[in-house]
Amino acid sequence: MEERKNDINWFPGHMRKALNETGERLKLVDLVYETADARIPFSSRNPELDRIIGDKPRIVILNKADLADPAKTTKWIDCLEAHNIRACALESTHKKGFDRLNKITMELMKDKLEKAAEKGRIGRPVRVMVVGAPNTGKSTLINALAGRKAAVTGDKPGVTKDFKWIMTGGRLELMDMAGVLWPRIANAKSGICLTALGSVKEEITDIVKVAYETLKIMTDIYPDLLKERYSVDINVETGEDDGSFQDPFYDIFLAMAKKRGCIMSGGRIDEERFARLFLNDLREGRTGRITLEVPEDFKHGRDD
Ligand SMILES: Nc1nc2c(ncn2[C@@H]2O[C@H](COP(=O)(O)OP(=O)(O)OP(=O)(O)O)[C@@H](O)[C@H]2O)c(=O)[nH]1
Ligand SMILES: [Mg+2]
Repeated sequence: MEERKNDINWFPGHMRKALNETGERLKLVDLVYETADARIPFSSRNPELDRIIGDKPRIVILNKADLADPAKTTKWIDCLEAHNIRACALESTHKKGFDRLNKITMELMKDKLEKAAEKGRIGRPVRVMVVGAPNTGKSTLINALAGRKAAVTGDKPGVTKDFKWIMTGGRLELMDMAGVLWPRIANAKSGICLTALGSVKEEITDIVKVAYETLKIMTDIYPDLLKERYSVDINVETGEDDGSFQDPFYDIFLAMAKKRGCIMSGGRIDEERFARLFLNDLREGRTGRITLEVPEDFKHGRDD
């Protein structure tokens, strides 16, 4: 496989601005909903955002749970809660999981609301800022809570560009924020996962490299799903030890592309076309329900 450039600009200027504004606007809210992608609960949580949110009450929401491996989602929720981080799984597009979210919200707000009631402010609104990596479903979540299409959503990162208050008609007042990444994603696997699942703009990435690296991860965790979807043998043996370089993953990549008819005139494999097809299958759940990370992998904390 060709050597391709590796330097993705994760952190355009507007994200620095949005991160700075997050710190200032935190003063205006009671609570933070931090969305992460349930398929990559580690990689889609922003360490800079984590630092900025600090001690402000928060709920980590593993969104898109309908696309994730349910047993692993439960593991992640248990792990977060064991670390004293309130967490719940959500399927914003299907409006599932909201009872638990509302319950935790009210638990976290109980003291504040009781104090307000003592001072005569009964039914005081609860103000929530919704933050998280791009494309993790912040605006979709807000629309589900508001019961109307109040925020713009889209299946690409960077849809929400500026903050916006949205009233739900009930007790919640929600602040939609632009999705933010962080300047230095040191963990290469995190970078790949974030890109594969749509948090990084496709235009600035090497799509073939991302698809190839994601295929490697999938081969390790979900070989059967690949076998089933693409009707190929997943054989990662490197063959004879004769010193020649062999790349079984690239062979699998090519075999899958061929099966899918991604062939150019002259018989060459159309790597880019297959890369897009492969990643779209994955993002939209056609390959199956997947979670690319488990808590055990991160026992020693993050390295970015
Ligand atoms: N399958 C599934 N898709 C979801 C879910 N929540 C959101 N989506 C989809 O994910 C995409 C991104 O949703 P948005 O709400 O625009 O995400 P966002 O976090 O506001 O994105 P930015 O504003 O770009 O940061 C859309 O295509 C949504 O339909 C979910 O729970 N399940
Ligand atoms: Mg948005």
